[in-house]
Amino acid sequence: MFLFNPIKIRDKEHKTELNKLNKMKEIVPSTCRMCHGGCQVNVHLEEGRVVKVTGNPESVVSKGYLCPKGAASPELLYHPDRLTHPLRRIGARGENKWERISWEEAIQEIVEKLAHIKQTVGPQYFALLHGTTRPYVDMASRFCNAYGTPNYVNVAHNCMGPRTMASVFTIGSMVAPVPDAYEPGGITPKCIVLWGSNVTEIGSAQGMNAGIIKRALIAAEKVIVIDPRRTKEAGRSSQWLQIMPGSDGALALAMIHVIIAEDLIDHEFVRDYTVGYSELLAHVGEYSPEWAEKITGISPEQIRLAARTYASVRPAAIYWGSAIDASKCSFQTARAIMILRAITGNIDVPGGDIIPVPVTNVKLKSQFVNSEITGKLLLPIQNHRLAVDSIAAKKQSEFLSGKGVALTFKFLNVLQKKVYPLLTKLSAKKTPAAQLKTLSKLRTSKYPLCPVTHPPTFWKSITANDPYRVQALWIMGSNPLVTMTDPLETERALKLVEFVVVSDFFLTPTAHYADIVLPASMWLEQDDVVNTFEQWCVTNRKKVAQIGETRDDRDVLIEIARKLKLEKAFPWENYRAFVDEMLEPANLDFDSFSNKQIIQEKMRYLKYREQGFNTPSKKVELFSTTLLDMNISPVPVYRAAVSSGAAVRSPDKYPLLLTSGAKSMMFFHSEGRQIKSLRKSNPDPILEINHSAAASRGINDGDWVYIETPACRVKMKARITDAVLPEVVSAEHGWWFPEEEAPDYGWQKSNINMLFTADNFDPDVGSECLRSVFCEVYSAMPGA
Ligand SMILES: Nc1nc2c(c(=O)[nH]1)N[C@H]1C(S)=C(S)[C@@H](COP(=O)(O)OP(=O)(O)OC[C@H]3O[C@@H](n4cnc5c(=O)[nH]c(N)nc54)[C@H](O)[C@@H]3O)O[C@H]1N2
Ligand SMILES: Nc1nc2c(c(=O)[nH]1)N[C@H]1C(S)=C(S)[C@@H](COP(=O)(O)OP(=O)(O)OC[C@H]3O[C@@H](n4cnc5c(=O)[nH]c(N)nc54)[C@H](O)[C@@H]3O)O[C@H]1N2
Ligand code: SF4
Ligand SMILES: [Mo]
Repeated sequence: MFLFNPIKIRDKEHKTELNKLNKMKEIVPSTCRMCHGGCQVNVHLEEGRVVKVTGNPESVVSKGYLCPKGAASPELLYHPDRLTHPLRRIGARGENKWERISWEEAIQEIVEKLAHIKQTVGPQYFALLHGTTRPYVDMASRFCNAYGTPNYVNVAHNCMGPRTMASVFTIGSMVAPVPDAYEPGGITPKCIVLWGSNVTEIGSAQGMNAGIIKRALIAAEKVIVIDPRRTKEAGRSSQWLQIMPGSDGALALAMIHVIIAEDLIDHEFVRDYTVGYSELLAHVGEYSPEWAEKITGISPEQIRLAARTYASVRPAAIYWGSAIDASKCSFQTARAIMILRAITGNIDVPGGDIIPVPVTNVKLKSQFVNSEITGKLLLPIQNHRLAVDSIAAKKQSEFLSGKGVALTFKFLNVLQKKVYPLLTKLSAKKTPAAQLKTLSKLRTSKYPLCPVTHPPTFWKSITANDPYRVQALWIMGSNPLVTMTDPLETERALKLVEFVVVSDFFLTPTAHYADIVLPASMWLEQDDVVNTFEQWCVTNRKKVAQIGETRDDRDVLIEIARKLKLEKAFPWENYRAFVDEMLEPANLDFDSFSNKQIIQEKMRYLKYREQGFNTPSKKVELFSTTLLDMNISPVPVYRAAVSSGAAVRSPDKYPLLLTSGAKSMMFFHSEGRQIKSLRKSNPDPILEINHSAAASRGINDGDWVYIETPACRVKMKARITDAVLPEVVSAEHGWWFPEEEAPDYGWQKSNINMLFTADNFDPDVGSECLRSVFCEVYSAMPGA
């Protein structure tokens, strides 16, 4: 008799079920974009739904690394609060009354407005603003340039801009050097200085991956950390310099002083590949470690030790962070650090501070290596004069309001047709530094090295109507009410602009001031060829989902540009067509590129030996005559980071020095507060305060406290620690509360930028003192 075997049958059924399920399961290799790290990841799909994202262990870029933000990508994708269709404001501005409109209507309205502005008052009356670098930024700047507005506003003055400018004016490279951590030459740095960056605790910075940097740090013989907080890396470093916030410039100068005084320079490199050594030598004589001690709080012995270690343990690399960028002397500090790299012979050597070689067989979309793509050459040079932060614009508006209108137009016409094209042609041949010099002369901006329209000046131009008030503003991926200084001024400005468009994933506090809100797609909804900051490789990003009617910002830019008759600058029908063009030189279509996942360029070291540096002298410029011509100190100087605005230090009232914005692993600036898994790990805004400072103020760990400057006060939760000095406090930035009632979402109560008035800038590059304002802290607990 045949015996029925239920187990076997169940096995079979199970297997068929599994097979079915497996068929519905899919793993798609892609590149994460929850921050600008560009980690290669695997996207796991079940029945077409993204269920998880994991690190790709095969990736040479990220070697399997994945941070909590990357893992939370599906939560962002499917978040119930995401914007899924365009909205038009129907109530008063900021009243939170909206109607759903179609993309056609939204685009039609924007096109009509922009066409009208260009025709009636001129393209400069439209501005586009974005925050940090995002996938659309090249397309956005191209859009501005093609449309003709010089008012392209973003945060570069506070973030990367000063470091990039220092790289341009010292070694002639728009791509600032990075530590040789990916080992293309087989070695990593023997000494690493982690200077104002906490990359390993946040996931990625400067486009480099925390996991990769961590490996390099472990492999290094010496690690020096320069940070006012005892970060994890500071705790396990060879030497931790607990610097007073905002004083890095003094430390860098003193380190140059020691290296020169103790004859630790790389003689051959200095002799053959630099100019201005004798001027530098004469200049740094006064910047002794004893001088720096009073400013930095670091003892002369510690400064000497750090300088000796850095100069003698080679190859050495400096991983610098955004702490360098946001002070009263950001550019000069970054210049001094560039000079440290040069005089020790660490530039572009294996295991040192390298300049990666950009991928050559792909048309990279980067302003750093391909200005054609950003459309820089599309903006007529004279339009730079029309920027709201240009002194020339002010003069022009005064002149135009007088009698000179007809004459001016005649004159401009000649310039436009004859003189400027010639200038453009000539300037294209020059080094980046010389180009910037021409540009800054044309623009005659207050901050000659600010690479974009200076945001605080931009907001002021609106509220003061000086030199003029833009009529339309498109905010694409920024939450300036939370991420920029002086948010109340920003709010006043947002109320005054006639027409505001905001593209975002969510209705943020800023988006509430929009007339039209556009729903942006996130990385899981996009096809892309991704190139991170270093450009040495491109990786694939693959669309795996579509939520509602969200659209790729770049598709929207292209469609609007083409409707504005800018097809010459935007020949592509959509972004995918552009991506195909990027891949043309590699003879690949997008699908085969996606299978390949990565295209890498081979690293070449010591490139300067064949081609020199791309500076006017073809050498590293320790002394820069270009800077001198621009009325900027040709050798690096230190400028005290006095606290901002009215907050001139009054030791009794404001005895604590506040540094703000050390990034959190869980959030990307003001993003992620609505993502449960991330918020759970970092539920409240944190202020780090030393035990003794807390005790003398009656503050306990976990208490809500007020942080006050003469500008305002905000509330945060105290974390009592010995990681900061008693006279220093460190606050997170980017806080708002999406769970609270719209349209405010409590954006003012814990927003650290409320404490900064925007009136204290680095005169060279226009950055702000986000790392140094005097404040007081006191309990906000009931009964306190
Ligand atoms: N006090 C203080 N302030 C700081 C800093 C500090 O250290 N201290 N750090 C500064 C620095 S370094 C920077 S870079 C700036 C960052 O400033 P922002 O770039 O303004 O900051 P985010 O909060 O990242 O971005 C704002 C919005 O962009 C949306 N978004 C994200 N990706 C996309 C996209 O692809 N498309 C569209 N359309 N929208 C998108 C997000 O949902 C978010 O609402 O903040 C600065 N602010
Ligand atoms: N998770 C996460 N990752 C991010 C971001 C994010 O918001 N979240 N933002 C991205 C962006 S746009 C940027 S610019 C980078 C920024 O990332 P990083 O370049 O690493 O810079 P920060 O996090 O701003 O600050 C790093 C360290 O500087 C220290 N610091 C504060 N003040 C000073 C000072 O005056 N001098 C010195 N030497 N150190 C100081 C802080 O204590 C902190 O440990 O990160 C990027 N990656
Ligand atoms: S570090 Fe950035 S790119 Fe990498 S997984 Fe985290 S969020 Fe994604
Ligand atoms: Mo940044």
